[in-house]
Amino acid sequence: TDTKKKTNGKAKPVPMELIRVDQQKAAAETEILRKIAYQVGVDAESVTAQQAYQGVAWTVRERLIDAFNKTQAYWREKDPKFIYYLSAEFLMGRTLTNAVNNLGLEGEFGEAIRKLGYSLEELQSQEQNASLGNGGLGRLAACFLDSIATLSLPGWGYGIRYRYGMFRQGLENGYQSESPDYWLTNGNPWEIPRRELAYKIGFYGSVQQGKWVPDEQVYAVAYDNPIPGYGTKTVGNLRLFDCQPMSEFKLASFNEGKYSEATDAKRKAEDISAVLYPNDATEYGRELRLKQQIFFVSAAIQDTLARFKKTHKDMKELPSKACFQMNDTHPTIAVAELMRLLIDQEGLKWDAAWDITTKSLAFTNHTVMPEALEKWPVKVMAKLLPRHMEIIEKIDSIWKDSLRAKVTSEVGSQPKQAAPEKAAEATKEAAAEPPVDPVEAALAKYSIITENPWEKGVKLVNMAFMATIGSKSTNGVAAIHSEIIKETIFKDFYELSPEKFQNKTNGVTPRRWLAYCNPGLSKLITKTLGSDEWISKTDQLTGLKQHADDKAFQKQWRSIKLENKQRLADLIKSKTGISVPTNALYDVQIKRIHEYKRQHLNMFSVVNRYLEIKAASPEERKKFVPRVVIIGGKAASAYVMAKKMIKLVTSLGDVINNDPEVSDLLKVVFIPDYNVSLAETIIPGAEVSQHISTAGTEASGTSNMKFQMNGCLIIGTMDGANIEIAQESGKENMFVFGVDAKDIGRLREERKNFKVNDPRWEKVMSFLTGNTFEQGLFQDLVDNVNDMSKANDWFLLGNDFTDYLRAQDEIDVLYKDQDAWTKRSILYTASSGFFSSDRCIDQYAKEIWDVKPCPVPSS
Ligand code: T68
Repeated sequence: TDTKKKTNGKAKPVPMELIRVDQQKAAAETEILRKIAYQVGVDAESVTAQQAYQGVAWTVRERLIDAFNKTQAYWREKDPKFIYYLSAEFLMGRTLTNAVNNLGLEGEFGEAIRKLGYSLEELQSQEQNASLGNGGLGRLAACFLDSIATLSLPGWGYGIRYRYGMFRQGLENGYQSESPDYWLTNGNPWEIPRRELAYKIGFYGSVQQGKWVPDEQVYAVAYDNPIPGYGTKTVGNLRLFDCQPMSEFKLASFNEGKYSEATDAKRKAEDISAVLYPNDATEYGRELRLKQQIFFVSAAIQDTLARFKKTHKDMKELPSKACFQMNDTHPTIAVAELMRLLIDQEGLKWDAAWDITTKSLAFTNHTVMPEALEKWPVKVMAKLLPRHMEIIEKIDSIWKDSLRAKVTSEVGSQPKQAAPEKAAEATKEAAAEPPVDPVEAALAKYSIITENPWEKGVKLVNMAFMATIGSKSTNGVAAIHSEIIKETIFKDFYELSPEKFQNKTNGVTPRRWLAYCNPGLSKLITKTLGSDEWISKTDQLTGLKQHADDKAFQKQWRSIKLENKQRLADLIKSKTGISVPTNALYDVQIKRIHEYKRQHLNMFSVVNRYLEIKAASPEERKKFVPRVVIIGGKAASAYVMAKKMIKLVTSLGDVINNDPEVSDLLKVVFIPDYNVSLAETIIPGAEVSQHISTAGTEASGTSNMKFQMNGCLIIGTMDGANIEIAQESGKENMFVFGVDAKDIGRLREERKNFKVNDPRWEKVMSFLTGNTFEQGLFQDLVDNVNDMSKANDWFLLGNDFTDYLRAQDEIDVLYKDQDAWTKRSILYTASSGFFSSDRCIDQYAKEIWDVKPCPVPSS
């Protein structure tokens, strides 16, 4: 208390000798034993795997925090420009192995763990996955954090500390079941609670004298998650916010016997950071989701401004010190929130605030699916965030004013030739409705606030438009996707300011997705290239090319694959009870279940294969290449057709896996509860992987890159990053099939009258609607792609079916020549260097963020 008085409550420097606590000198082993004794509270003589994990994790945590503190202090001193990655999702998976390896502790800790009677892998399996994301978008954010730290870029992630992550998927009678993912049951050694760091977040209320007076307020409490870079002393940060009530407990209500009322506020607040929306495509428009968005975005910006203001007086310097990257539309309320904070709290004028905002924000788009581009009803926005709605209206009106002259001249130059019947209609309607100004009508396509096409009179805030208008750059996530957004959803904006649009082809971290998940291959690569530099300089992988024809090398490559297949077979056995032979070709499709990703097309080919095996004589059967088809992925809980697709996989598995005639020639496996750590075992064991979305629908895909790195061949459409993977690995080395993205519009029109001219298609359809399955079970699924009077095969399975089977046949042919197959596998890994997230982040840093490395010095 004495020191507190003297220093006015500010922290007083502590002598260095005290900081150098004994864990730095003591061997890891002693430290782990201390943790087991005093933190876990058990006798080290007989620890369970979970207790040993806790002891090790809490020890590694201290090493991590040492480096973290040094990094953050160094950055405070140097005051470099920061990147703040705003994302509603971070799919981190498990931390232990990654932390041990990135910190270079594997020797010291590996030994200590062995003395406890465990392996690092065993202890790692005790850790709960941090599944704070739905799929690709969330995992991308996690890979980006790894690369930001590895490149020593000053940068933090900002998001929500969901108490329940992505739901756990089970199977009940072959259907997906969902249960909550309470990932914090055993505590979380990887986070640092910052209870003193709490920001007020408001909701509802009204605007009085230009300022917002919210009706409801909560606290956003920070939790830091240190992110170790690889081969650097830099440890970055993921700051997640937990929502807490302003007051815990109403004693008065409690004393009156109103027990539930006493904790009402607490419950309501806690709801905000309770669950991740299990939703990867459809927008429910729930108020709670918008609450979550403003909650973490406001906290992140307040936090950044508070730090900025400690060393800077002039807000105009903000863009030279901070860049906020908005990961999809979920954080885009940042445009209005930064404006509000600058104007209402910092006292800036509109124009100055707008200048700062548009120079500090950048936006990434991850989809062209209209249903995933968020549009909030004006009514909801105005009720929950009245001041933001005002700001959005003003942004929209100023924006349209700036375009009015241009639009007026365009409209004026167009011949006015309303069709006679339309003109007549117009006069009839004129009595009821005010006349439409042609300039205003033409401006509508640029407007942030738009009319809901499905509900007359209902106005919506188009978040993607606001993001593009309010930021310095808009980027897509693969070359084709960045082109498509310029031609479709952002066409009019692209024409106005083409320089704002960029491409940043996604990447994945080679640490988690090759070096650590595939230690066998990783060792061989290091031995062959003479060093492990490839782990951060993936271009060096091209050095493997010269060994692709070397038979002895191929043999080693294959034997590693076989070990990885055995691990995958063991996993399948433990998760599903199904035994799969290791001499079969392992064929994998793991990703969210969605009609556009076409797991059902995969299943159609499985049915075809099954029918062909059944029709073959015992002699002919010997010619089939045995296959294990593995599917994993979750369906959004409200997505009925995706759930039916899971049922299709499990039902086919039941029939095929139990058919003695087919025996080991074909197995179909659905691995439930697909997540990051399962992917770490599945990907190294896969031999071919499927990326078969309808061309033009998958923005990028990132698992395709992970498979390529691990030397797994790809069957895919010319979609997303498949196109660039084909460029790097050679199109002839990929099993490419299907229609072209540029033809999709026309083909969808033609599909109505297009008959699939392939007898195998009919056979597959009849099999699925025949008496093998419960009457009518797959009728809707089949009708969707086959009955043009009911549906329109929107994802063009009918168009791609025949070509897909051709590509499948090519796979079998090549697999029979194991040397040729292995050669291709080596070439895939050798040409995967471009898809490192290090390359991707380096491009973001240079071309969008203008953030430079600020590495912590070695000593
Ligand atoms: C994915 N998007 C893209 N969205 O589908 C994928 N959406 O092609 C791309 O590789 C990846 O992003 C990274 O760029 C998603 O994963 C979602 O998960 C999502 C979640 C909520 C709402 C909308």
